[in-house]
Amino acid sequence: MAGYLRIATEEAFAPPELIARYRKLLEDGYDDPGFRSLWGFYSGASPRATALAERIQDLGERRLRDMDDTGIAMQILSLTAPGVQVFDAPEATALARSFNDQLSDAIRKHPDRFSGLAAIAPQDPAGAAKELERGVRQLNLKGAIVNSHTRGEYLDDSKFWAIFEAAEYLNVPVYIHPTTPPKSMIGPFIERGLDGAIFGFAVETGLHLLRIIVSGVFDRFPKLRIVAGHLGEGLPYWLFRIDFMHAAMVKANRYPAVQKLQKKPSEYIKENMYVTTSGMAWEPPILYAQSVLGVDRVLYAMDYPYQFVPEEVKVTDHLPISDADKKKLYQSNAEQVFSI
Ligand code: 1DF
Ligand code: MN
Repeated sequence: MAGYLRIATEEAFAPPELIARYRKLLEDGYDDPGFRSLWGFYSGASPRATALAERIQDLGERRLRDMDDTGIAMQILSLTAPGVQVFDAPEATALARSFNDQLSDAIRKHPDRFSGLAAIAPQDPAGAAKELERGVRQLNLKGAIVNSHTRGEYLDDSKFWAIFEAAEYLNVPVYIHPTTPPKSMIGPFIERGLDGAIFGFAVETGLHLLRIIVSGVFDRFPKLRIVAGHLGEGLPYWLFRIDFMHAAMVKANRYPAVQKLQKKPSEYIKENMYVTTSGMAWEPPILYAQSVLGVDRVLYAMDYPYQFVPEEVKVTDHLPISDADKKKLYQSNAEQVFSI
């Protein structure tokens, strides 16, 4: 026995209904080049897309078999990117409810193998807050998933703050998962095929996280906890420079929108954020993230089924860290952050 359970914290599912609605958006000419790039590919017929389509729609035996084969005790499931954030508000809100119900049914069937996060529609912030509350209180979901920007808008806009208020009040985290950059920024990425998980996701989501930090969201909601995948979408590497430049900009009063915060930007990253290892099964940056954020702040994730590579689990198993720290990484941090 390994001495720990492997809890994977960024694991995607997509009901057939979601994929059908994505296809419809594509057919109707939905004007978001990032969405078209991502779901144009994954709704296609390539070997990667067809293998993914089978796995991502399953919330039963197929998925459990893959988990058994790779030693994953539990998946924390979330609706795949971009979730319901591409639909008009009423449709998005109704779909979020339905998909959360489906997720909670699967969790009720396999409570020791599945847990999950609530999909929400930030297009309707009050409705999103309500759905998060329903998800947590009635469906036993463990937080919210937001797939970065919503039609080009970011959660630091105070019109979305009902969502943060609800998450803080309910004491659940918000997982800010990537999506492709919005139309206004995707041009130079897509020209070279860099809009997706290879790099564009991290640029877009890192930007989103930083916008939340410098806008003062954590001063307003000091107990708010945000989880980011992909080892923090690059931010841990930047802590020194972000702190230095932020202080310099505040001192010079260079931008009206950049005002003094109660803490340094890096302190919010260390005290209000958690990062997961999704897609980053590589020893140097995992150890680095643990060293700058602390071993209590880094959680394991596989990013199933997008990055279902059994050998990657061995990388995490063989990290040169103590057994106690490995248990935190794989199990206890997730139990604590997601109240499992
Ligand atoms: C991909 C990667 C797609 C991740 C995802 O959701 C996703 C991909 C659409 O490889 O295209 O969640 N990921 O988190 O790295
Ligand atoms: Mn993912």
